[in-house]
Amino acid sequence: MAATVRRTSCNLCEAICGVLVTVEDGRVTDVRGDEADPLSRGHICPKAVALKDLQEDPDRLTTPVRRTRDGWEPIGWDEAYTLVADRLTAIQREHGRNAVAVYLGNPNVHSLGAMTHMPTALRLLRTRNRFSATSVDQLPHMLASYLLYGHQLMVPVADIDRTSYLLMLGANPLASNGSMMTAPGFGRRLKEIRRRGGRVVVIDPRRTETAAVADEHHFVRPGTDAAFLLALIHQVIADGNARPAAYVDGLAAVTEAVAEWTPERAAAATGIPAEAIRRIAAEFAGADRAACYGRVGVSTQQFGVVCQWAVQVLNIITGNLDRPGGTMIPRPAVDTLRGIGRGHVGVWKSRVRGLPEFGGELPVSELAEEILTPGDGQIRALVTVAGNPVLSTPNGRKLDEGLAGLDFLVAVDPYINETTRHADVILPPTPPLERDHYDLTFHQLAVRNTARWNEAVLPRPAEARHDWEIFRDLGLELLRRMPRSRQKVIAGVRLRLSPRRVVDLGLRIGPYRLSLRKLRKSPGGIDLGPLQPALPGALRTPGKRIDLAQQSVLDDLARLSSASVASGNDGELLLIGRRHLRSNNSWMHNSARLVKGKPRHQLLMNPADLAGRSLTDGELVEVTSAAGALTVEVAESNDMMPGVVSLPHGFGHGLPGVRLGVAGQVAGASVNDVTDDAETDAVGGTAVLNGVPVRVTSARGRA
Ligand SMILES: Nc1nc2c(c(=O)[nH]1)N[C@H]1C(S)=C(S)[C@@H](COP(=O)(O)OP(=O)(O)OC[C@H]3O[C@@H](n4cnc5c(=O)[nH]c(N)nc54)[C@H](O)[C@@H]3O)O[C@H]1N2
Ligand SMILES: Nc1nc2c(c(=O)[nH]1)N[C@H]1C(S)=C(S)[C@@H](COP(=O)(O)OP(=O)(O)OC[C@H]3O[C@@H](n4cnc5c(=O)[nH]c(N)nc54)[C@H](O)[C@@H]3O)O[C@H]1N2
Ligand code: SF4
Ligand SMILES: [Mo]
Repeated sequence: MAATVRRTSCNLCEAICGVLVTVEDGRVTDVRGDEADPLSRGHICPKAVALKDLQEDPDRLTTPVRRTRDGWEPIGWDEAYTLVADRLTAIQREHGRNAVAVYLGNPNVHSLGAMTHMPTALRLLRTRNRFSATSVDQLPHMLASYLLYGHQLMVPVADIDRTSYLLMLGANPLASNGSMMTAPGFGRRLKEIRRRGGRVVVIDPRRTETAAVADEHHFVRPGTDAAFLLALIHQVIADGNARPAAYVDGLAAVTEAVAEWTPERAAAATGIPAEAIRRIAAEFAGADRAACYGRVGVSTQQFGVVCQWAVQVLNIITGNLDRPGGTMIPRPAVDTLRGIGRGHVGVWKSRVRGLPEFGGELPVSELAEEILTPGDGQIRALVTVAGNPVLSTPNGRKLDEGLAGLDFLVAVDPYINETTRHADVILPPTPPLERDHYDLTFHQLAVRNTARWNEAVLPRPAEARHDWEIFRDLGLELLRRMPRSRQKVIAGVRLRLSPRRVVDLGLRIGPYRLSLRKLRKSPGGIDLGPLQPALPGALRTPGKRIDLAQQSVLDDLARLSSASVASGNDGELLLIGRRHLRSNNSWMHNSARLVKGKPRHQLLMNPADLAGRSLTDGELVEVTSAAGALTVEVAESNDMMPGVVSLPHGFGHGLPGVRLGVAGQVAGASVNDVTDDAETDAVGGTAVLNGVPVRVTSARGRA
């Protein structure tokens, strides 16, 4: 049979690269970058080949399975939906609505069908115990956007293709391919900044792959970036360089709040020299187009919200918000902001710790205790969708214990992994190449306005179901058990609309008045041009004004002011995370081609810290924290800031019952066995995953 080349995109990460997939005899024989894609311009990374591996993975489930006394047995879809709906309904009837909880993992935002159908189906459960990967990730970005711009997803992105000064904190796009900023070929775009005579500055406790291609890199003591950012704001104001737009309020309050954050004070906290802070402030304010961007390293830390607020304030007061080369609000062909609510804070609080919800979700750091703490409202059943919280949320061991004791767990997931091994029923959706895709999430965060519809590359086997079909059918099954109501009718209509219809409608009412038919005529995607100024008109705040003086954030500055610097105390080290190009959170280690080569799971440590503990490169060490302990190999690295160690998340696949043939052989421990579920950001409840105090000792002589 002849080979055919199909155009699609890779949706494994936020870069949404256009790819060309060659299919022969129903099998993928080649995956390469699509030069014609107006956003990715041919870029791909090693993970693109994993699209084929996911397709062909013998461990991937294709039909529902049910737990039995001695393993798993396949069951039919209808039987599975009935079973799940019966159990969830019964548990809610007996113990109340909140007894059923939901955890939504990262790949949901990469799946069209999950985006269109999952929220409607799961809203039928009407539980307040909703959790997701947001609170181990981008919650501070969303909260800062909600507070400043009036919508949780109105996140300005750095206009990287036109900027002349990019200041990056806690981001390593050369490994991650960029996040909360869709910019495929990030490395190439960084080079272009420098070729234009611009400057790239990186702040990171590790000299990363990104730092290596920047003009300037500074180590920063983990968890202290807020002090650095406040000092930049302080200095910009002191230099008379603060010139916010006419629709911005609150500069006086900010000036007062940052008064104490002199460069000297910030230098003492962060380890970045005061003269460098002064110079960066002057260069940033003086550049004709500058953008500051902070990502996961400054979100999932003690002062994540202060950091993300400060990043915005810096961009705003230097006049860089909403100007080409500064930070801008994308305008996608389907208006995502319209589909997702603007957000809310503290409408309800968690039962045990009393933390406020944000956008309808509670911090996932609380999930384990909400399961394990007896009493009214205790969680007894859980629905997980595309998530592996045992490996990806703090104190995963405690959660693991909680999951083992649930009355019922249903997972929508293609794998039996560390989390889903506890499931009673697993409902596996089709893999990426078998489904249609339009990116509802990442065009909203992209550095250029483009649109692209992808037809499924391969047909779905008769017995398989798309994620939207799973949520449609499960949703309808739940509806059958509910009393008649208007909401019920609306939900039924929504569930029956196909994703195609939803996208077509969204395109038609969107800002470019496109349609699915028009998009399908350009299978490589269409270019809608560079980002355009949109403020203050696009603001969703009252009076379309930005108020910098957000009380919840200003209140947290007092905590920052009195925060002690933990590192160095009695030989403690500060633990941070990292990512690698050939890995993806916890779930892509089952591709032999992706995980081959040198190991990537070790604890990186500066040679001086090794020597100080009489440790040698390669030996097994024990890492202990307030929350737990783990054992892993240590690797010497001159790229680590002294006093800081780095361990990637998503490893540690050796747990019993996991059915991941290749990943099971991948060495490494789960960093979230030592991160602490008790430590959350005071403003938003995000987990503190970076800057965790740990002790590292030799594991010699221990089994
Ligand atoms: N210590 C530490 N912890 C971290 C981080 C860190 O930097 N440090 N990073 C955090 C971040 S940013 C994130 S986003 C989270 C990720 O945390 P999670 O979202 O909980 O975990 P993933 O590893 O992304 O798990 C993805 C799951 O989805 C399944 N899956 C894959 N594709 C699909 C699909 O199309 N449909 C369905 N239904 N399932 C699918 C996989 O089999 C897997 O079980 O981890 C967080 N945890
Ligand atoms: N290959 C690959 N790509 C991915 C993923 C993956 O697992 N693998 N995951 C995807 C997901 S879910 C996300 S959210 C994105 C994340 O995208 P990025 O934010 O770019 O993620 P990281 O590569 O972890 O970079 C975080 C950086 O923060 C640094 N850091 C840690 N603590 C601190 C601190 O206190 N201060 C400062 N300034 N820096 C600190 C770390 O050293 C690290 O270099 O990546 C996405 N892309
Ligand atoms: S950067 Fe890699 S994983 Fe991300 S979309 Fe592109 S090819 Fe896929
Ligand atoms: Mo993430």
